[in-house]
Amino acid sequence: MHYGIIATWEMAFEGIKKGFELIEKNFSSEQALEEAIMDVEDNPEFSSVGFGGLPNEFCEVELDAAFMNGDTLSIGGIAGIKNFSNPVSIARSLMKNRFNNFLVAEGAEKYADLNGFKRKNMLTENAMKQWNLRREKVMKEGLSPYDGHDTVGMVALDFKKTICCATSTSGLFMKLKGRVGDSPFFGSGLYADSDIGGATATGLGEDIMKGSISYEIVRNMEIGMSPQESAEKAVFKLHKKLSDKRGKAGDISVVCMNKDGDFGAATNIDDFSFVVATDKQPLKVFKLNRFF
Ligand code: SD4
Repeated sequence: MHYGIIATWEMAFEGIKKGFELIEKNFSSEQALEEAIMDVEDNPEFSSVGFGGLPNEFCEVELDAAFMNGDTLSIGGIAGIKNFSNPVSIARSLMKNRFNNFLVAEGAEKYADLNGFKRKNMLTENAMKQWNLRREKVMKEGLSPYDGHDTVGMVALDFKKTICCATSTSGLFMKLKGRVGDSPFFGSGLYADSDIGGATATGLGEDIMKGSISYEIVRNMEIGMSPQESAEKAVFKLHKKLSDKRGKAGDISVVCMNKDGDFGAATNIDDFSFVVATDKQPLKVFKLNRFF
């Protein structure tokens, strides 16, 4: 019996530790993922997810999150939500609906209010300071406003062989109000099918969406590739396609796990990190560079 959990970025270390302990205690991958991602969302030190997330052009923290259960292919997603502490929990809750699985902005907030989720001001002093500094630089030095993107995405496999995945992000720093990246989009930011495996992505949403990369990775695994090969093939293919057609490719990093608890990761940048714990791989942070 194999089981495990994997996440994008080192910031997920404590979350993955908690999530893995839950899976070992026979909790579901859904519960483990929610707890693990909440741990990242609640930490004000992480400037790209949840509390402390970097704000949009108007200094508002707009958050995106999604959840997918690979047994039933249930999906739940929210985008552009403000003033709620744990977007991942709201996304998970939306999975139980037959319809209305994906809500945005005021609609998502209304749903969260009606379903008992806690309101919280998600803008920290530090995030506001960063925003002011960046705005000054953008105006004085002509820097691109976009910066700081480290979405947390996770895939987990439990004792019942259920694979789930989830994401949570504040998106791109200084994004336009209403801008949504890949993270809450099924197929792009995440995808899970318990018969095969799950995958999740982080990086420049505008480019990740051009390749529906999480779905691509799961399909690669379906036709017999290992998770590592699936991840590398998908990142290389999208990177090349974007470079050929558009002259350049944005940041693309992915992690994945198959139904046997084997995992893979790939990136086209030089400092991607991920965290994994499985019955075969003790809890560990891996640092990864572009492989091609
Ligand atoms: C987005 N993909 O909103 C997210 C940002 C991100 O690592 O993942 N950063 O485009």
